[in-house]
Amino acid sequence: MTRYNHFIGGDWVAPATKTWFEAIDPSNGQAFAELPRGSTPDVDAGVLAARAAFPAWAARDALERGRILSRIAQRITREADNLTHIESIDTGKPLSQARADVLVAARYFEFYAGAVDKFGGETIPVPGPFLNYTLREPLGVVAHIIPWNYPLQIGSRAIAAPLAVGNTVVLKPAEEASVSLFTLARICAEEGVPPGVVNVIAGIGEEAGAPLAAHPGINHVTFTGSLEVGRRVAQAAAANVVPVTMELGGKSPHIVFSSADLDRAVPIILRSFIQNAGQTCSAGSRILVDNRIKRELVERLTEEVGRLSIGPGPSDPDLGPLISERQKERVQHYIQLARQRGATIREGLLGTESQGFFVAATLLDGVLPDNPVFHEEIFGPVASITGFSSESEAVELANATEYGLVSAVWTKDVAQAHRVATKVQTGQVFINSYGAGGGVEMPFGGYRHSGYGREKGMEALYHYTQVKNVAVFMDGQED
Ligand code: TXE
Repeated sequence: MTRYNHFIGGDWVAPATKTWFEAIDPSNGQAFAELPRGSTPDVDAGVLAARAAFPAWAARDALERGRILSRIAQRITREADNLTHIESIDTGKPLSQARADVLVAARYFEFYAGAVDKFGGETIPVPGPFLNYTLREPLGVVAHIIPWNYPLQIGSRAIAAPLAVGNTVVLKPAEEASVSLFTLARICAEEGVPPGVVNVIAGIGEEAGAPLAAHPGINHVTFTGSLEVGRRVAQAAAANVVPVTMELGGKSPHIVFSSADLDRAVPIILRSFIQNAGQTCSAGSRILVDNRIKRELVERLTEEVGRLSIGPGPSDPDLGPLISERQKERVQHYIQLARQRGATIREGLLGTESQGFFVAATLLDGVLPDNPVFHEEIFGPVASITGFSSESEAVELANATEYGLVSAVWTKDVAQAHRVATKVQTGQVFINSYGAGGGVEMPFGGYRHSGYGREKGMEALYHYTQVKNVAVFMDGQED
């Protein structure tokens, strides 16, 4: 069994507590690696290393930083088989989905490598004899606390975007899935990232995440995880007046109007709530459908759900296990709750998968807005179905939760598509689709309790820099 250490200042460093905890394979509940149990002294060392590395990294040419990121992208692609295997075992996700994650991870490095030497300030006209312009400066040490659902993807954007514009990074992966981040740290170092520019400190949330969020030596924190912990992270950062980007999940609706092309919609809707066993912040977990076509949509989805294969990630099924026993119990609790409140349950097959943390794909039909499953993030392969009878009712239902991350509008009526897109309160809206490529180029983040700030795309570079205005008084006389 491989034993990992933290990656601090370019070295593999044993945890100060000299204790490690087990990485669990969710398809069988067995330990397969040991992870360092980080605590305050490790976090202090990580932040110190990142602070020391910051001035030299920030001073490098953007072009040079971009070239290093570009080499990392190529290396991730070359090591794709290895990374795919690690990610599939550690998270339980089907092999082909793990491979897609690896390619998206490489794409983040590629995108920011190409973006950074085109990113800069602006000249702003002002009255009088002034030249007025802005500079975009890095923040310093950027902390990231990331979840277990897409470790490599989220870890890659957590490194690529801040590094591109001259910051250094301290990353705390989730205790449930950390292993691929150690490989990523090694790749970064081997492709030319100087010691201290990227630091990875593993551990339990309370023990390693909390001291990182509260550390006076960080200049920004990006948190992706639950609403409850997000609130605590924001409070800790506020004490040091440190800006925060929050990505806190969702309850994203598909709004399916009667003119929708169901041949296109059905497989895409299905994938949106079973991908990664539904453990996706942007999962399309609420299906709102015109009552006139509800029956047809439910029948077609039920048929698809019944055809799904389920099994350990490396066997590349449609559906892998959930990440942990705790998440499995949580999802089962919500299905039970929906049943008690009168929803009709349509389950897919579970097969003989009894060892790991498996839950069959499940449709909850006839869910009313007063049902908790309509509002709360379930984080499993589960979608609720609610009928509507007018466009205004559809919009009202779409906006009736505290979340606002993603939505999809399914219609052949162009005016309706744009009208509804302006009315739904979500950070991304897809028309007759759900996702567009890997999503690397598009700003991503939420309204309301889905968080604030934006990751991905050029937008992230604005978040990882601060703007300085320079006004030059041009007092010289013309000859
Ligand atoms: O998240 P946590 P959990 C949602 C989803 C899921 C629920 C619970 O609904 O069912 O949250 O998941 C670190 N200070 N999402 O409990 O605890 C922790 O170590 C600082 C949606 O796993 O929020 C991990 O690295 N950090 C989400 C990270 O926070 C702390 C993805 C996320 O863990 C901490 C994951 C503390 N006090 C869950 N406590 C999404 N937006 O995609 C924990 N952590």
